[in-house]
Amino acid sequence: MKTTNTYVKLSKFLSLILRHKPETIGIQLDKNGWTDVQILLQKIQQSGKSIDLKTLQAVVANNDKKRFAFNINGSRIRANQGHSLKIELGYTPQTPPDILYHGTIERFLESIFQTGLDKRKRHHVHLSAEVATANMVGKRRGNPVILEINAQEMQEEGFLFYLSKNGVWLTEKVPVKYMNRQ
Ligand code: HQG
Repeated sequence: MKTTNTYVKLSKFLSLILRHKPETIGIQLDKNGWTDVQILLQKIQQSGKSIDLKTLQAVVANNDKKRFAFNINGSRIRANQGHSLKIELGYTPQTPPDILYHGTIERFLESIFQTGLDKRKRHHVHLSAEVATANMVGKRRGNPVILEINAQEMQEEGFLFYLSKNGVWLTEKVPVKYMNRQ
């Protein structure tokens, strides 16, 4: 029986492999971010970590943010969002809630209110429908500050929004005029 801590460690390792650096263990992702489950398991084992299919399934099922997904027959796996690698997730644009939230910290605000929210190293700016989620995202870095994003107005003015399979709202950029500090 693996402990929760082991699952969290494996989840972090999977994020590294499936979002950022598959070459660390010598695997490749296809253009949509998928990779073969058997090869993944084999390569992770070869890298010296203990993992089997059941453990991988438990990491995917119990992951706090549902970061990973299997395809329909379970032969392939990918991360639902958060990539720095250039891949095509294939999400279709959707109508967001009127207001979305972004959690950040005080130190970034001056720059954010100069240039808007940028996607930085990731594919998209990450936004959430719930203040509580934005709060947790901000907390990773320090005292959280919540920005309210006028998503309805952005959409009316032509910005596209995508909803990842695990409920994160994604968009290219948030210009300053659509943001308010809460
Ligand atoms: C900030 C985690 C200065 C932005 C979380 C953020 C989330 C700027 C940081 C997910 C800026 C980027 C994403 C600007 C943006 N000037 N700072 N112009 N524009 N920033 O980690 O949203 O565990 O790439 O405020 O829970 O913090 O990986 O984005 O602080 O859902 O699944 O630059 O990552 O999920 O940081 O977090 P990130 P994020 P996972």
